Amino acid sequence: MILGLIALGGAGVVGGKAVQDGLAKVIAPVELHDPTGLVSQIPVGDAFRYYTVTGNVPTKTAQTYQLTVDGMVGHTATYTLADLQAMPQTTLVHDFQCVTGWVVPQVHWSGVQLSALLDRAVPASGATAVRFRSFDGTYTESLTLEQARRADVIVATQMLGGPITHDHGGPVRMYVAPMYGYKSTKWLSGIELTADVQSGYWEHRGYPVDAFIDPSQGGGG
Ligand SMILES: Nc1nc2c(c(=O)[nH]1)N[C@H]1C(S)=C(S)[C@@H](COP(=O)(O)O)O[C@H]1N2
Ligand SMILES: [Mo]
Repeated sequence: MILGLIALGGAGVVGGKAVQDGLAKVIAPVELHDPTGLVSQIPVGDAFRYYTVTGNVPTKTAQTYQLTVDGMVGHTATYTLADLQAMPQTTLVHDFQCVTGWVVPQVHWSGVQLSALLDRAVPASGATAVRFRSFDGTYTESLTLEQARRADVIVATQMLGGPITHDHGGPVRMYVAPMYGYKSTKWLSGIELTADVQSGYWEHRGYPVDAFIDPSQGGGG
């Protein structure tokens, strides 16, 4: 695995940006399990790292997957994968950037705008934030309701031109385009409207709650 990574990283350097862009897609399916932290020392350039904070995440299929929207809402709802796929789809193409430094350029994502699910849920007047739960049983993240309503925040069902693989958080994960990768909760199981922003998994461990990659977009949010 490690030799393969070095070879691919080298090809990216030799081939220049066009090849690297292609490589992002080629490399992405490679599963980088990195309990040691050593993988991040290897100059793979634009590869996704495979991240999980838990050991064994259950596998969910189109038949077993469910997304719950609840909390401070007028209408609690449950969506299957087919329900999400039947809604209007939004495609986004952006660099994917982890706060630890790795970037995957111009990744294609598609799915349902979170704002559409929020509209259906009818948030209560006291709700100011959205909390994401993962079926890994541990990971959580939050956005303000204003951030959550941005057009470039989607409940993603597609990534890199196909279904989202299990290791990338499939079948459904968040994609919060303007923010660092840790906001994009993998293995999404719940969207909960809350009275206040609640710190997420990494935020309890020191990451900033405001995760805008470009600070000028943040407006202090
Ligand atoms: N459930 C869950 N979601 C998660 C994470 C995680 O460990 N568990 N890691 C986050 C971080 S820090 C990043 S950079 C991206 C990585 O996505 P990837 O594993 O598809 O590369 O997922 C984010 N979402
Ligand atoms: Mo990350």
